[in-house]
Amino acid sequence: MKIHEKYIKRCIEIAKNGLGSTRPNPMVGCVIVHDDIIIGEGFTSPYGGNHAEVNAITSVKNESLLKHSTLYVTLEPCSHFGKTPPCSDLIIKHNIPNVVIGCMDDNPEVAGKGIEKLKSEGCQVILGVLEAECKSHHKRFFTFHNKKRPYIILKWAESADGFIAPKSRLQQKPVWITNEASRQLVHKWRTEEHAILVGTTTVLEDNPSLTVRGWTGHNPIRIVLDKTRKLSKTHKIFNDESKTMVISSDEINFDSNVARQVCDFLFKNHIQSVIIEGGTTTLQTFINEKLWDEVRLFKGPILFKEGVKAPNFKGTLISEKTLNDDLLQYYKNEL
Ligand code: AOF
Ligand code: ZN
Repeated sequence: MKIHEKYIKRCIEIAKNGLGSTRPNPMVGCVIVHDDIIIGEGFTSPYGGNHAEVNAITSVKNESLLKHSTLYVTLEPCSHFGKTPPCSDLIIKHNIPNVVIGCMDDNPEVAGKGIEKLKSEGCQVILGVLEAECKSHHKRFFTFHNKKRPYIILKWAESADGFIAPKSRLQQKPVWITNEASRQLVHKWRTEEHAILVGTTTVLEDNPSLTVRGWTGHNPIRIVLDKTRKLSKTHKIFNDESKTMVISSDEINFDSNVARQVCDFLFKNHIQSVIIEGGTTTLQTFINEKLWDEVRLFKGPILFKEGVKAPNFKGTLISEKTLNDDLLQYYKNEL
């Protein structure tokens, strides 16, 4: 068993190369092993491209070894014709006798059919090696298919005394709570998620562009809640650097269950993950409706004494670290 875990771990490691580019596909990792030696590796190509298994199989130099090898993969090989042909067929075609899988694919198109196909062709299948790690690795994909909503990350920065903005927000130049290193990390995070969402007030008061700067990667789709219909095309969020979607009263009813309705809207638009960057009202709405998965909270050293209060939430602290003078805390919603 330990040997299987070692190679599934390697699958997860290489799968992370697909972070931010495979969406809405899951970022799968695959390793092919012959005689305890890795002879091929692959991860999911950017959306629409090859699946991990295809890349791993084609990376093997000596094809004749495949019929004596074991294929390791984080997610059940697919059985359907999507943008690409079924991976299970390819595994069968190459007579790979052993397949070790981290977790099942909950996409209704697959959902066990890939495993059945492999078994029916005489392939030895082991399912569930490092299952929890693989499910967690594919958290965006599983949340989308099982909870019918995107994976939700709430992010904000607060002063040491618990405010996200000083009282005199409008008169002052922007006041940075966090330092350069923390701000760069946020740009990296933006590349990792399918969409970024903010509320109306944030656009009206901060006029953010919500694009990725200081890091290489895709811009997320920008989503803005336009409750008051005060947004104009001159706001930076509408520049042509990335796609923007507006959720106004044409799409949802702002009187109640706003977060739930936003989730439904995002699900219908196939958005697999979203990072919500403010403001307090929007963040608090998602917290109150218990529609969030992770909080990433920066605490800067500055004191505001009064101002816009940071959101109030309960979560389980998973880890924390310091970035120069800032404290970064990761919380999970255990509900
Ligand atoms: C795999 N290996 O690397 C990935 C899989 O439209 P397609 O053809 O790209 O298929 C997308 C679906 O395939 C996706 O929803 C998920 O069920 C599965 N993703 N499967 O065997 C991979 N990325
Ligand atoms: Zn596939």
